[in-house]
Amino acid sequence: MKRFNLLASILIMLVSFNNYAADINFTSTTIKSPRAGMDMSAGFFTATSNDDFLIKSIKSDLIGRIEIHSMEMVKMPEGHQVMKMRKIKSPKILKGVPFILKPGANHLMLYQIDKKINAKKELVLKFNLETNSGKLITQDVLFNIN
Ligand SMILES: [Cu+2]
Repeated sequence: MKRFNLLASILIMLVSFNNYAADINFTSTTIKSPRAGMDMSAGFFTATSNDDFLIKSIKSDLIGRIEIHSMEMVKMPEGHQVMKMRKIKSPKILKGVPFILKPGANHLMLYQIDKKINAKKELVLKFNLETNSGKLITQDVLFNIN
């Protein structure tokens, strides 16, 4: 009986210590400052994680809307190439697979950027993520502006 109690209390401890720890690492976090007179720009980062995460949304007080875009070069019938961007509806960071947004490829698309950003060197973007089991996680990520 005593042994059972010990086992039960160990189990309870294990359960209570089993808080989900998101381990997502963001590197090369960069936002291009908008060109004069523009309120749109792009951003880039690389994310690696120990779990699968759906990116539900990315938000900032100084940016009206943030999307993740794919980019590909499409050959037109006349022969020249045109850049095509498309919103990725359910971007997913997969366990152990670097999620890479970089110039000339998939990227963050930033719309309705507040002019206050021009005076800043850094900006925090708030990532809202969801695990495969439906757990919601928020992570603040610091981006350089240049
Ligand atoms: Cu874009």
